[in-house]
Amino acid sequence: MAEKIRSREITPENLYLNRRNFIRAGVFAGSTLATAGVYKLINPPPPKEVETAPIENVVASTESVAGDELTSLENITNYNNFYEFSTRKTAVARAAEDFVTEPWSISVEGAAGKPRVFGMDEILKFTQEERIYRLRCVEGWSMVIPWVGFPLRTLLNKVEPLSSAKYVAFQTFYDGANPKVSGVKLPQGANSMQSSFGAGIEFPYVEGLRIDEAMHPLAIVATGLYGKRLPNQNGAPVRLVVPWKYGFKSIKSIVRIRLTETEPPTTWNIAAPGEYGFYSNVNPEVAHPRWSQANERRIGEIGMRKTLMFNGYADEVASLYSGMDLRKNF
Ligand SMILES: Nc1nc2c(c(=O)[nH]1)N[C@H]1C(S)=C(S)[C@@H](COP(=O)(O)O)O[C@H]1N2
Ligand SMILES: [Mo]
Repeated sequence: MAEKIRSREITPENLYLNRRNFIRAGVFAGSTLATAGVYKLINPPPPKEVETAPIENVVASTESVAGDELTSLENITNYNNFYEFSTRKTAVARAAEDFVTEPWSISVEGAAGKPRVFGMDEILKFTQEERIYRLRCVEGWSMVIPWVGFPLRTLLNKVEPLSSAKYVAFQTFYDGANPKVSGVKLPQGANSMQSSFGAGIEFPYVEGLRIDEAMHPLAIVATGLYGKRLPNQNGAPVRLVVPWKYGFKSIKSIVRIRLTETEPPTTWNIAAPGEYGFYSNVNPEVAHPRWSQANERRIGEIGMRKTLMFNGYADEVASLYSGMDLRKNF
């Protein structure tokens, strides 16, 4: 479970994320180059530690990820993509510190017989399961995360989707103003949210799935990780996790879910349509226009691993795409 050994935030980032390299750097510094710069390098401020409430009655995981060790809590909570707060992965934890996520509710609406708003208390009453999944970021790194959550379809079925519902659209919290510029006190307390301009993507962050993808049992709504409520930096208090797709599909801090008849817009596709498609299934054979997707760096490990088709979930999900050209529908 959680790592006992503490690594430290050092530059460059990949050293911080790799204890063995860290030790090597330390030995090197001690023996030959104990300069002030190297001293700083090996004695930086510690990473942020998180303490969130435990989640009661979690149904034990029946799944594991064969041959894969869990990524440490420290790495999962200090190496994040959450552009609303920072575009620097090791800075997100601190930038999101003041993000107040209580009270919180999700509106589930659109093409549904019984659209309505769900409070967090209700969301936490769904049977919570542990799900150990690989997370593969489109940037070429990966982790193994023990999520706590429940199938997305459990929530969707509550509102009774109409047969006209062909897609599901998701939206992250958004307050419409950057308080650093406007001085506006944000309703959700996201005082450190940066502007769209600073992030380089449009806010609110939006994502989408086809209805059959959304109803797939592997697609979950996560409320926690390592047995406790989600830390802010990981998308508190509720996020999506779709393990066979690149990490950016797993949208954080959701406030709205909408059943739609047409394919909804998605943030990274809006930003760079030639680079990020609607589907974004993990596929080692389809390169990103600027880099290969054949391999990945598992955070905390030395060296690279081969990226697996559908991130290793092909047996479960490949049939969703039978007959589809995965190069065209990237
Ligand atoms: N709202 C929102 N959701 C988001 C992102 C983001 O910037 N904003 N980043 C995505 C990306 S690129 C990845 S890889 C994962 C990272 O999740 P983690 O920080 O919990 O590992 O969150 C995804 N969800
Ligand atoms: Mo990502």
